[in-house]
This record gives sequence, C-alpha cells and structure tokens, in this order.
Amino acid sequence: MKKIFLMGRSEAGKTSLTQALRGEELHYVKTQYTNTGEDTIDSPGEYAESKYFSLGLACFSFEADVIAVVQAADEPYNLFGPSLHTFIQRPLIGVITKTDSPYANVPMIRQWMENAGCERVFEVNNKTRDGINELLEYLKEDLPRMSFEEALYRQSIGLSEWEPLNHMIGQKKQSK
Ligand SMILES: Nc1nc2c(ncn2[C@@H]2O[C@H](COP(=O)(O)OP(=O)(O)OP(=O)(O)O)[C@@H](O)[C@H]2O)c(=O)[nH]1
Ligand SMILES: [Mg+2]
Repeated sequence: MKKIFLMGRSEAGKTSLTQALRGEELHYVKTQYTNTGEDTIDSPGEYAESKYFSLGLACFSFEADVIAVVQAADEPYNLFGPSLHTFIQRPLIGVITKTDSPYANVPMIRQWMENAGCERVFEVNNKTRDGINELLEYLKEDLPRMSFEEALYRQSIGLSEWEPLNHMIGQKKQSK
C-alpha cells in the first residue's frame, strides 16, 4: 500500500478522506497538527494557507510515497501554483472531494490540478464513498523499492524516480 500525504486548505475534506479510506463512519475532528497513520499523513489546512508554514508540507512529503493535493469541488479559489510537482520528489495526484456539493465545479478544479502537475485526478464523495474504491485501487500497489544508485541513474537520464525505465526508452525511440 502506498503511503499518501494529504495537503489542502482547511475544510477541503482531508480528514474525512482518511476516514473514508479506512472504511470508517465520517466524524468531524479539526486537525490541529500533522498526523501520521499507517497509510496516510493528514496535515492541517493552515499549512497550505500560510506561506510561512507551507515549507513544512514539502518536508512532511518526504515521509510519503505519493502526495495528494486535496481540493473540494466547491472551492472558490486555488491555493496551489502551477508546476507544484517540480519541488516535490514524489508522484503528485489530485483528489477532488465534495463532488456532491450544489456549488461543485469539477472541471475547474481538475484544471487547477493538472496545472499543478498532478499525474492522476480522482473525484470522490467522502459521505457516500463514491470514487473511494478507485483511489484505493491506485494506492494498493506498492511503489518498487530502489537503491540510491538506481535513483541516481534515473536522475542522470532525466527521469522521475517512479517512472518505469522502458517508458523513457520508448520516448527516446519516438524522438529519433
Ligand atoms: N458533502 C460533503 N461534505 C464533506 C465531504 N468531505 C468532507 N465533508 C465535510 O466537510 C467538513 C470538513 O471536512 P474535514 O475532513 O474535517 O476537512 P479537513 O480538510 O480535514 O480540514 P482541516 O482539518 O481544518 O484541515 C466536514 O463537515 C465534513 O463532513 C464530501 O465529500 N462531501
Ligand atoms: Mg483535518
């Protein structure tokens, strides 16, 4: 199982998502500090909302296998800049919560996430658990472990550490 790190503004639905992923009934708990569980790391929304704390998000992210930007479908503005993935050395995905909101604008949030560099975007409703199984399916496979030398080799050919080697070879062939 991949360990997922959740970041997003307060009320985005991060803690509810951890509960839905664990199969628990939703119960509201304001996140006061970063909580590390077995498969999830849940951060308080205030980290994403303050430029002074946001550096902490990058530090916590190194404890996880995959980083998720969590944004509610009815969020009125975007906290995350384009190309966010460039300073996070992990796969970046997006999770759109509250798809049941009457004010939901899923295509707009999806666009923000794609601009940030999210390689996958999942749409969920934490209350009804719609979309949770798709996310669990993605998380269930462990990332392959690699040695430091293997990581350095991938860097030397301009490849992210989690991308398969044959993917790059295919691209190089195509560009010839
Ligand atoms: N309708 C609906 N409400 C949701 C959904 N997900 C979360 N909520 C509600 O949104 C509120 C905030 O959810 P939290 O999961 O506590 O939000 P958070 O991102 O952890 O917030 P902080 O801990 O402050 O960072 C709660 O009242 C949840 O019940 C969803 O998918 N649909
Ligand atoms: Mg929370």
